Amino acid sequence: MSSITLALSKGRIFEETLPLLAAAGITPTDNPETSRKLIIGTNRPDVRLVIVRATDTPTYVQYGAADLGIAGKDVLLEHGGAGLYQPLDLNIAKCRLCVATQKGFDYAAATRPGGRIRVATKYINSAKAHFAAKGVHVDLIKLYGSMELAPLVGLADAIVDLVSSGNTLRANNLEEVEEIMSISSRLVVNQASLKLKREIIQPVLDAFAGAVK
Ligand code: PRT
Ligand code: MG
Repeated sequence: MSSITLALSKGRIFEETLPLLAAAGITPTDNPETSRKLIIGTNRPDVRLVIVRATDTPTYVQYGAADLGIAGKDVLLEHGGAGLYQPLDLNIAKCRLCVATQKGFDYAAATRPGGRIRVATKYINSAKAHFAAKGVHVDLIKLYGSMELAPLVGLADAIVDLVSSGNTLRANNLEEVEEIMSISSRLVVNQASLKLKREIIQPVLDAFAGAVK
């Protein structure tokens, strides 16, 4: 019997995917927040979940180690989307990709056409494209987390990071100076899996589409 594997990350994506899974008649048999298992079964013998780091989801699906996955637009833009079919915006894990600086930094002056700015981010591709479109020279510094620290200790003038409530920026005396794009998570499907396992995958796609708010 054919079966499918869905790649999910712990935390907000897992939580917000549960109602979509329920709409497709899928209930996980373990909670990844409390279990240490990386492969989680479901009530359906033909559907299993694999728990991966959010940034790794597109890679598992690209190589067919998972047939489907759920990943943020931020992550997909950095990955590039090779080998992935992206049929559905799930409208979950919503936030925005922004530029933020310390309060009082003259962002307008730094980003006049021909200007130059030093930016710390884990979103190198998105940041590069954003500043290129503005005609601003950008020196990018790659970080893997806690971007908010960089302007406070003089590592960068600005950061490009995700913002949802704005509490993290406020707590660190930073302010949002420009929105780059709004972000939500998408369903991604391995292109070969969609052809070979259509009879299992298509009803899941249809159920997810019907349940999207
Ligand atoms: O946390 P980890 O390092 O393991 O990986 P991750 O941060 O890539 O994964 P996770 O699970 O935190 O995020 C998964 C996806 O959720 C991201 O790829 C986004 O598409 C989406 N998402 C939605 C967010 C946020 N909202 C969000 N607020 N991802 C991260 N944040 C972070 C942000 O980077 C910042 O540090 O939350 C902080 C800001 O939140 P506020 O509420 O203080 O503004
Ligand atoms: Mg995180």
